Amino acid sequence: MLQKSLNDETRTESLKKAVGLLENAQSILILAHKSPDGDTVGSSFALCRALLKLGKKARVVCSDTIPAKFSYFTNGLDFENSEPDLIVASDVASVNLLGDKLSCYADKIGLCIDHHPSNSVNAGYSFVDPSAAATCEITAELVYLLKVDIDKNIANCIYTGIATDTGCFRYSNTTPKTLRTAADMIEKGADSAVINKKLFETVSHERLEFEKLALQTLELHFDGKVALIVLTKEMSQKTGVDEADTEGIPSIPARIEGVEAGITVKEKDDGVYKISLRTGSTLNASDICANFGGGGHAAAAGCTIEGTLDEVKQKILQAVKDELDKQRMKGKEEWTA
Ligand SMILES: [Mn+2]
Repeated sequence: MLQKSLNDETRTESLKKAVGLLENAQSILILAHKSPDGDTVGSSFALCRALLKLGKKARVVCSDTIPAKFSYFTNGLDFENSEPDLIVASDVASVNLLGDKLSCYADKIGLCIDHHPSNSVNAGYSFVDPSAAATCEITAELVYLLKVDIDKNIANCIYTGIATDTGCFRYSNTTPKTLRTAADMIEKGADSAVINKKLFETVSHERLEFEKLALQTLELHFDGKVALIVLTKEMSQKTGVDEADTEGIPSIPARIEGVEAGITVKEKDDGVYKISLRTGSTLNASDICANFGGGGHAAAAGCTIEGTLDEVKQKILQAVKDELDKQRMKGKEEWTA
């Protein structure tokens, strides 16, 4: 059951139900999504650490290697292999995002904790709250309800997820509650300045070279309302950039003055491209990506399109233009009404 819009009462009840499932389990396996980001890994490890503190067995698994920059999540953690009696998916919007290694768990998920409005995971129980800026914001509530004493490690995990999903508290998903949760984590010892410096103020040489190549592909369309960049496999090979080190690139085309949609077209395989779309307040990125079977949030979404690079570019540009035209017509109607 999805909880799409929740009033306070049903929300609390629903959260308590999720907590009940965690309390009743003795051995919990937590699944993070592939291409792991700070939120999926942060929320998974925060929950894992909280459950361990309650004397339960818990561990985190991910199809891909967890990026080195998040090594502090696993500080002092020792996993014990045990047969889980509850499998939890954390920040996983669809079972496709589990990746090859974890796809065997797709129909065994007992609890799904997420904030993606497009969540399609068929779990025993789902708590999905799109008003949460990050899954970590929900994880914090779970940990409060589990009555676990939040230590520095848990605080660092939760702080990281919130900071990464809000672009360090800059995106429109940042609410007073988001800031209060982050503030509480700092109070509990989160190394906010160190984490911010590491995640938002540091780039590797490879990343910088990769960005330089990406910027050379920049195109502006529709009176400068749409910006598009292309990332190819060749660029990765040339610069030696790590996949995990390319996070945040899709925000580059979106930050140009006057741009309402920033598109990043990334080559995956021959004839397969991953699109990342970032939009301002006038366009809904998730709706546009849904045309191609994708989804995400209103301001940040993704999809996969097949074809030659030119065909793929044309398809996504056309979909964005259709949406821009629709918005313009709406504006005109409101103007004349
Ligand atoms: Mn997230």
